[in-house]
This record gives sequence, C-alpha cells and structure tokens, in this order.
Amino acid sequence: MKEKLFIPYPPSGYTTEKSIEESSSYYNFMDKRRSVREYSNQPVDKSVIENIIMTASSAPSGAHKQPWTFCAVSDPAIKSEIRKGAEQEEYENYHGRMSETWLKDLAPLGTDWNKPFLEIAPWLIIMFRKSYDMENGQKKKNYYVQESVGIAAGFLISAIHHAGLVTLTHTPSPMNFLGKILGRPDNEKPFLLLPVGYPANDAMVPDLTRKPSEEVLIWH
Ligand code: IYR
Repeated sequence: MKEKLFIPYPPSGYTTEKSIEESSSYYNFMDKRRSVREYSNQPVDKSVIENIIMTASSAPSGAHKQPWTFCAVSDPAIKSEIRKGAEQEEYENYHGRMSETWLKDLAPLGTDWNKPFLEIAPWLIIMFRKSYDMENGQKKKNYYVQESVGIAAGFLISAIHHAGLVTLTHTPSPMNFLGKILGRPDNEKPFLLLPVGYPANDAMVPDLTRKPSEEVLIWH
C-alpha cells in the first residue's frame, strides 16, 4: 500500500465580487471559441504545443491514472499519411456509412470528406486513451477512461483557445489507422484528432447560436 501524503491546498481568497467578475469574463472568453476548419500555415512554436498538452494532462482522471497519450505531429510526411487515412474513412462515411438524418444534421456545418486542414494546420494532436497500463509486463486496469480523456480534451481545447489558436475535434471514424501510423501500442486507442494552428485570415465559421441557460440548466 502506498502511504497517503497530503499537502496544503491554498484557497484563492477571492471575494464574491471577484468570483462573479472572473466567472463572467471566463464565460465571455470561452463563448467566443469556435471549431474552425480553415487554418493558416503560420508555424506554432513547439513550446506552445507542449504547454497546451501539459495543461490537458493536468486534468482530473480516475484514480489519478492519467490514462492518455498525446501525439503531436508536425512532420509533413506523417500529416499527409494521416490526411490520406482520414479521407479514406470519411469518403466511406459520407457515401453510405452515415444515415440520411445524420447527413441532414451535418448540412449546416458544410462538411464533406475532404480534409485539407490535416495538412495545412502546422500541428495535429492525436489523443489516445489507455484502457490499461503495462507495468512490468502486467496489465494494470485504468478507471473511467472515457470520462477522464474527455475531460482532458476539454482542458486541451480551452488551452488552445487561450493561446489564440484554433482547433477542431475531428473523429474520422474508425480511427484505428492513427495507431498504426503513429506506432502506438495495443493498450492505446485513438480518441480524438485535433488540428491546431492559427485560423486562416479569411476563415469562416457557421452562424450558430448556443442554447440559452433555460434549456441547459435546471436549478433545484
Ligand atoms: N467525421 C465527419 C462527419 C462529422 C460528424 C459530426 I457528429 C460532426 O459534428 C462533424 C462532422 C467529418 O469530420 O466530416
């Protein structure tokens, strides 16, 4: 048994007013985030990518197992291999694998099987979830893996936005080609593919609105 070791947690010391102000300005900031499909090829420094990934890796996880791996890809040859794999799957999705209702729901987003952003964006981050870890040849089960990796993805997306960059949660299903291209072990399954970069100067996004609090929030 590992010994329990606790350290003090310093309270913020915020007043009610300060919390109101901070929560409101963070909401306004996050509400400006959009999924973007048009990227500039302007480079993004590697240290920025490391910072946003380490922010994601600070997310809470089941039994603090941090059951994730992030692959950060800037190599053009690997990006083009990933684009090829993704477009192959997406072509099938848009030509028979997705239902008519699904295609109709996607129509306002203007998406299709072409994914040029996978080569244009300077970085691709591929998140892998680890349903178990390997320790001395033994399988060690992780807990609430889906939830943990989902939370880490949220942290990552907010860190990307905070750095003035844009991303898109891309899931070219099925995604097993990503594990093959990136040489990941059997215990790692692809979870999300996120292009990361600055938006193109003429980037456009769908004119969407978000649900008001009455639709998403119930007080008791
Ligand atoms: N994976 C496809 C289709 C797609 C599905 C959903 I749900 C979206 O919100 C957007 C796209 C694609 O990336 O085009």
